Amino acid sequence: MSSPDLTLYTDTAPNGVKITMALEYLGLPYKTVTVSISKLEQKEPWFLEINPNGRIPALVDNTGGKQKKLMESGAILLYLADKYDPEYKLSYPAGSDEYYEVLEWLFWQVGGLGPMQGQTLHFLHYCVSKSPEVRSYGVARYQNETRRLFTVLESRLALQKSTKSSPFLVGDHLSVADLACLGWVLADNFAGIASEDYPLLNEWQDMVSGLEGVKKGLEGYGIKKVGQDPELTKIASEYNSKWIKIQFEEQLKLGQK
Ligand SMILES: N[C@@H](CCC(=O)N[C@@H](CS)C(=O)NCC(=O)O)C(=O)O
Repeated sequence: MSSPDLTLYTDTAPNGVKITMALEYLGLPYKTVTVSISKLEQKEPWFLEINPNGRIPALVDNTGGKQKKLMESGAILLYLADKYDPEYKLSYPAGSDEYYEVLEWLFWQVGGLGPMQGQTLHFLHYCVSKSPEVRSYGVARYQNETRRLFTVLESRLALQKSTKSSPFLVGDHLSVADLACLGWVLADNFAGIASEDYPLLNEWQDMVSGLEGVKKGLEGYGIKKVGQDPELTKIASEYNSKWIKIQFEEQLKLGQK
């Protein structure tokens, strides 16, 4: 088999680190191209050629001279597992119970936890509206839903512990399901959620973050520290608010066309 020729298009963000963690854990060589979200590079034509959805991450695999472009973090994780994880370091054999459980938690994360927590961050830190009612309604709606989803994760870890003596979301070892959730769970404090309210999840985030490969994949992803420090939270809020406001206004214009 020819050696992997992978290029990851990403920025420092919860959906991007999923892929660096997976690549590092699998020990795969890869190149990184930074797509600066704050400069709105994810909306530039060259990047839309790679990911028509205009969001990070995206992966291009040129292995063996045949090109495959991928968007959506969940699809990228499954692709890496299918193509580059013959020893099931981050996955389980197709058709096994655990294989389908990984799919369940992966879809749960990309369809639920990510979008809901993303909206929590939006209303908490980046709300463009000047109306306090708009902001507090948004925070209440999305933060409560994110807390509910954290409770679902906490219960899953309790079940795994009692039935399988496993500290992982699926089966007896780390999987792409854990990696999909980790970047978001590390942003708990930044979303105004206390880690201590979810003791198993709290232990899980420390344990998974410390695993070799995962640790390397998380380098530069400082969201935990940011969420724990009010001054850093303020800086991150102000920084992101700028590009989010520009994007919001551009979307309004497009909507009016
Ligand atoms: N469902 C997508 C979501 C990707 C996503 O929202 N990425 C964020 C960074 S975490 C992004 O690119 N934001 C820039 C924007 O909203 O324009 C996935 O899982 O890949």
